Amino acid sequence: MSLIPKSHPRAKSLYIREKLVKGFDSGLVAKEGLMAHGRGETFDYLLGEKTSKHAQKAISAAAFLLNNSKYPVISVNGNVAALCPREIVKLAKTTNSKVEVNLFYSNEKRKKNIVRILKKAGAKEVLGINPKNSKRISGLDSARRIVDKDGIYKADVVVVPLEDGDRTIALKKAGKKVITFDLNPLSRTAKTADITIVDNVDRAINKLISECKKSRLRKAPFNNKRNLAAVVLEIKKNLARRMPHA
Ligand code: PTJ
Repeated sequence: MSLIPKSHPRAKSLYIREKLVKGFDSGLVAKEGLMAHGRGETFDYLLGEKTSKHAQKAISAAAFLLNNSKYPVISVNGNVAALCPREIVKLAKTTNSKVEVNLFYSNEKRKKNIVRILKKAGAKEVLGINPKNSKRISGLDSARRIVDKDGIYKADVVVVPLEDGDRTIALKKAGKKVITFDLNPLSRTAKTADITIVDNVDRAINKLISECKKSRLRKAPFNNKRNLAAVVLEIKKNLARRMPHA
């Protein structure tokens, strides 16, 4: 039961934090995932804890790319499994994407727990757990280099929420289009991906699902670097607005 009063000015952020703690206690989230979340919270605070118009623009571009891809795959790690398993399954169904568990801090037990939570959320198939299907993507030392031959290995578009920079670079080198959710507009992932949604995945994923459901999406011009620069400016404005007057 939540001890956070609804009237707390930042209740939503604290509810999201609770999901991570619960996810850690139930063996989904790595210890490091709690720290990664804290880093995200900082940026979320600076972004005003809302979806900016720049994030919305990236969401529209991502929906267009997903709806026009041949073999989209959604990569799931511990944090994402704790935050939004039902939404991951919904997004996969809406866009006809495969779902693959792929961890930075590899751990078989945690993988199994993540598969269980995704199946409970309605996933029919979860890739990334059959060693016979393992393939390596080159140029990568972390556990994330092992991918499923019917999943990320084969994908033309990969959705990688909360990704590490090295793998985004490796996925790009392997010729994939990369969509990410990353609250830090300055991270290597944010700068390397084709489309970076600088927003909390917990908040933005439903917006992406709604956008993907639109039957007639138009291709609008989208430049990721320019969009990231606009987000940084937005943070700068927010900082100036929040600064106490001496
Ligand atoms: O479950 P595993 O083993 O695959 O590990 C997952 C983590 C997230 C621990 C691992 O990938 C990691 O260490 O990630 P990083 O390098 O810390 O990057 C996480 C990025 O996601 C940072 O830039 C954070 O600002 C950002 N972030 C954190 N929480 C959120 C977020 N972005 C969007 N939504 C969030 N809720």
